[in-house]
Amino acid sequence: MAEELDIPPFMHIRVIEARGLASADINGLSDPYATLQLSNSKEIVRSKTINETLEPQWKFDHTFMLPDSASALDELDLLIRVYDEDTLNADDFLGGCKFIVTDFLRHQVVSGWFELRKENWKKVAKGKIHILVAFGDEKLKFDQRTRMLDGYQTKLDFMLMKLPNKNKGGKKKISKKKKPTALQ
Ligand SMILES: [Ca+2]
Ligand SMILES: [Ca+2]
Repeated sequence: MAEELDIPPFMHIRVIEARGLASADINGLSDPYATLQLSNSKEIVRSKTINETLEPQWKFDHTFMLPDSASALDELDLLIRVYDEDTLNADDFLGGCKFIVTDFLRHQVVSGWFELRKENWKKVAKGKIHILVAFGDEKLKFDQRTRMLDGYQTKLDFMLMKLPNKNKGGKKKISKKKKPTALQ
């Protein structure tokens, strides 16, 4: 049940990189940047643009404050979108991912590659994005935690590659016993 869950105040996202992105410029490349948004907010944060590549390395970190009510958290999605920056025209959307935040929370730390999807989130777009998500009580611990967690990445990758495709309908209940304990 959702009441069993300890809700940490902060969710840290690192958008590490992407590969295999669509080319959206006449030179056969793109100028990719990534944006992050929580579904309960209009605020959008964005990475820097990496020019002329289909394999951007952003290493972009952002911390979100989470709602402190379990019901608000149940409804919360994280939206990641990747665009090609253009100067003369509107930027081209290359693909995005939509994640249910409570799925992340169940695992405490998430690291993996995820397929980008088209605007309705259903059809697969070109490319994958590599992200890391961790939770914490303080804003400043992300880098420490990231280093500490690098060794767990392979195991987590396997577990988490399935995340974007599940939860199409119906809400998941959070169960405390599903939390991994090794990362505490
Ligand atoms: Ca373009
Ligand atoms: Ca461009």
